[in-house]
Amino acid sequence: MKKIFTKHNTSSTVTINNRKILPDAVLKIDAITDDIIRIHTISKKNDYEDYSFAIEQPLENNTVFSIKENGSIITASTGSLTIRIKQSLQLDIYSADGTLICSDYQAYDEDKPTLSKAEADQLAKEGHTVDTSVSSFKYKITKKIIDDEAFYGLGDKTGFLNKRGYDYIMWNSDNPEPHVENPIFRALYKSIPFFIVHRSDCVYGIFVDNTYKSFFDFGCSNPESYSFTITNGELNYYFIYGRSIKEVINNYTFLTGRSPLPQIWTLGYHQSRWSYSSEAEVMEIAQNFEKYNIPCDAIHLDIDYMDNFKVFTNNNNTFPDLKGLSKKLKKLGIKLVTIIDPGVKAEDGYHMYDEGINNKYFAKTTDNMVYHNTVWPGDAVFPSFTSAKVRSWWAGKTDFLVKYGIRGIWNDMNEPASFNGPLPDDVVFSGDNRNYFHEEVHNVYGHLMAKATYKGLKQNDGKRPFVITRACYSGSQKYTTAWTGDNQSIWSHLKLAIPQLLNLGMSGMPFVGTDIGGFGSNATPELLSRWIEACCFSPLFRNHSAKMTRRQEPWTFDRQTISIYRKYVKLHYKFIPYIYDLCYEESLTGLPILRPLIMEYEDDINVINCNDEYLVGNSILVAPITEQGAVVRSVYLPVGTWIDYHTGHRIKGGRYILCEAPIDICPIFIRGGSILPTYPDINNLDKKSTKKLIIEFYPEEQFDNSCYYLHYQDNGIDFAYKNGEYNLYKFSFSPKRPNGLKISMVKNGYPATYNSITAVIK
Ligand code: MIG
Repeated sequence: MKKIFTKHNTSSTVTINNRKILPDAVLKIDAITDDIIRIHTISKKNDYEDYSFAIEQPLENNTVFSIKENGSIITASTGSLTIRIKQSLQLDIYSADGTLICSDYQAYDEDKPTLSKAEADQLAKEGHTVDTSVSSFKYKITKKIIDDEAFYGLGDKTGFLNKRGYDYIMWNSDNPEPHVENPIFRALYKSIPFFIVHRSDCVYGIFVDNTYKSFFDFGCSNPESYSFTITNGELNYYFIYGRSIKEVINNYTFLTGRSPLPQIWTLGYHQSRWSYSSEAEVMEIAQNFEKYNIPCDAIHLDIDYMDNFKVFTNNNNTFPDLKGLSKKLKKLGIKLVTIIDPGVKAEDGYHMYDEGINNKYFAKTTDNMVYHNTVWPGDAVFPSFTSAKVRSWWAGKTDFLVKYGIRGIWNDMNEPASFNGPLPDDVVFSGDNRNYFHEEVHNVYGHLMAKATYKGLKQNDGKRPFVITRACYSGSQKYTTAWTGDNQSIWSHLKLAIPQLLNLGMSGMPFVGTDIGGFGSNATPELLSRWIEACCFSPLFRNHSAKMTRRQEPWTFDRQTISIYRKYVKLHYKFIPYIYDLCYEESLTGLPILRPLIMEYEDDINVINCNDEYLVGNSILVAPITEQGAVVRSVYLPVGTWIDYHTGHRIKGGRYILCEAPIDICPIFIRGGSILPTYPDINNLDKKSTKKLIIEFYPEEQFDNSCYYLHYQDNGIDFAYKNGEYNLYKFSFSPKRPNGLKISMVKNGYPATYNSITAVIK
């Protein structure tokens, strides 16, 4: 018998050759850590280069497999996992205690197209959108759905927290249609091919690090299995184990990186509009925040501040003096953030175009002509962000904005989007060692643009870069924050915002937000009120709206709406020290700021599908109203004592309660035993306002055990903290002295400490 199943083993890699199943490739299984296993192919024909856009540090294989062979089955074990590799190349993965965690599934007929060509043509004639793109693929991995498994993650796809029963596409898309829960185009702006599988006896994650278009099906076409399908490139996925959802996220961000600490002001309130169209208008907006006593830290300038939408220019009629404007705003404590698109106007004499052409920085067609498409500036060309040289060039250009005092860059249209649909698959982007076709790098274009922008702000400004992006990939959290793109001022999008933000957080992106009030269509006073309430702890806290919609600044609404808006913006500012502490925790662990209840209460089956509540860290539970007209809602409180933030009532959890929520109330509950650092009433996050701290303590009904909390403080601006310039305070309360706050310093490296720290017992 001809031997078709051969293997070559080193201590941390099992290499398998099965010419029948993989005629042109070998399968490699690498032990990355005890909890992380990489499963990938290496094609024989291709000049294979093992690389990742998401994982940038070398993965040292310090972990060794212990390998056994039993007939045709190879067993490879790490300290926490055992992988049984069958001759069919199917894998069964067990935990150390022998639980079968994950098992490849023998697909039967699910690859048959559900529609015949004739049927598809007929449907298309009637005007239906028929998506047949999954019909050809390179690798498809199908795994068994075991018991009550729930699926989380995948970035900000539409739909619900738990993705079971749905299918999605990874292909960064600027789809102008309103995002609905289960669209025919199951893609949005971002591709984060990471998901978490959770069931009562175990949890794990899978990160499919392949940048081509890919498909994810969580029991949609077959309720017994889930699958991921890639259309080109190598099969390359990581099995990520953990003893909890938190450990899985921790392991995933060990691979793809964590968000560094932000400048503290970026956690404040941002006001945006497409577009504020003159310096006078911007000043008026800034003054209105003062007039209406609503805190604000940033105003965003959308595309009209540019000269004919040419990036890294300003319009000399409407914004002749950006530097002067940012100076004037600085006096009011407000910073400017400007939008930048990737498309460069094709116009001779325009420096970006000329330099890019001369240096061959733009994408090309297969016959070596510069590729053109239409975006905001009209005829435009696209930088090859795949090349380090091009990224450095772009990074250098950010100096134009930095020298005008611009404090953050908002990257848009970087899917890349065009006015003529997606770019053709074969547009060529040059890289450092080779060229890439668009189909390979489409999903990382926004990621690489963010990386260039981060580099630019870091080198030109020296502060912690503030970048916002619409499109991204796994690992973008190292460079940028993100917003969820063009939502609408409709109730279903307010509802959608919660699972979107939570799934982004579980996908390694902690610093995220939605356009508060909705981007497209007209916000009603009630919707705006409920939106500012629902998102009052959103790390990226920005109101933005589109041209042709009613104005959305709070003072363009009635008095009641203004006062609700003020109340929740102030609430956000009050808790910024807590949110910043969560940023610190995140920078070390990858754990998100906004968390689904399942992350903190994994054994509670009531929270598996909880779409309409969230936790901020582990201490604050928010249960917003997202229904038009509703003034009461049911709230699930997990086990423990919860303190109603508005009334101070102590409520026993582990049950549903009915909570009254008139228009100015967003139900918020504090977990008994929480200690929360807060600011007094402030109007922005300049240095002076962050000098006082008020510690709120919410004891349990029975205060029997001491409680403590670690609080992080640094200058909130630059990288001095990396040299140890930060403080870590330990705040504690003990039942012996129930009213006495004890403060100790765990780390004392930042000299400009608080002027006062006081305590309030709730
Ligand atoms: O084609 O710059 O998502 O936030 O206001 C529209 C104008 C382009 C899309 C962004 C939106 C922004 C708008 N942009």
